[in-house]
Amino acid sequence: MTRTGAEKTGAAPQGPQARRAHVERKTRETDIRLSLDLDHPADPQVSTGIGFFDHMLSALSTHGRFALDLRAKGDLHVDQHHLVEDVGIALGAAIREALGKDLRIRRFAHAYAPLDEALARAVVDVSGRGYLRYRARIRRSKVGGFETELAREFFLALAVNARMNLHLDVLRGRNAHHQIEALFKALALALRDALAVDRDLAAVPSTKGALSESQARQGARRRS
Ligand SMILES: [Mn+2]
Repeated sequence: MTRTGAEKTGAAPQGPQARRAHVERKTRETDIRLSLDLDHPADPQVSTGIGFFDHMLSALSTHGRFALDLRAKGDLHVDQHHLVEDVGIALGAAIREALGKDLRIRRFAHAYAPLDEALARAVVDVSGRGYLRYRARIRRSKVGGFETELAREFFLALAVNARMNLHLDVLRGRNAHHQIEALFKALALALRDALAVDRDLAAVPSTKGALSESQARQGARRRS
């Protein structure tokens, strides 16, 4: 992934518990502004220039119960690849930023979502390691102008940048719109659980005691 231009990620001014992030990301290919709030659901505000992709991101926000305000412009005259991938990068980075340092979250979750004949499953581990396993046999190359093979690129960028493990499967279905929408909804439901705060946890739910590289390095500093 070669990128040029400026990338800025940073938490908005916030209290210790606010799980929000704002990402602005501009390259020669895309220009993205994204605000995320994991704890205060709101009507999604999504505009990417690709109608079906807006529909999917809105479903992710609505069923994931997180507020998403996203304005993305891209070189759609080339094709949709840069824009879809870069939105995945920005959203993944925002999730990781919003989680902050207190990683007492449920971490593991899975969910199924049906949509008519289609059924999808998402299994998530917010582990600190980005990984995607994706299996979806989608017969149509486009849905409402959206290039269906780019769904995988979006999920990969999301998983890598949020540093989470995603296993996504479309288990059945015939209609491509239904299949992809079921997958986004399953992911939304799983994320809602996995990202939920569990303050009853005395420590981060990891046998290593760390769910991020920065925690592991803090541990090293404490030791020395
Ligand atoms: Mn739909």
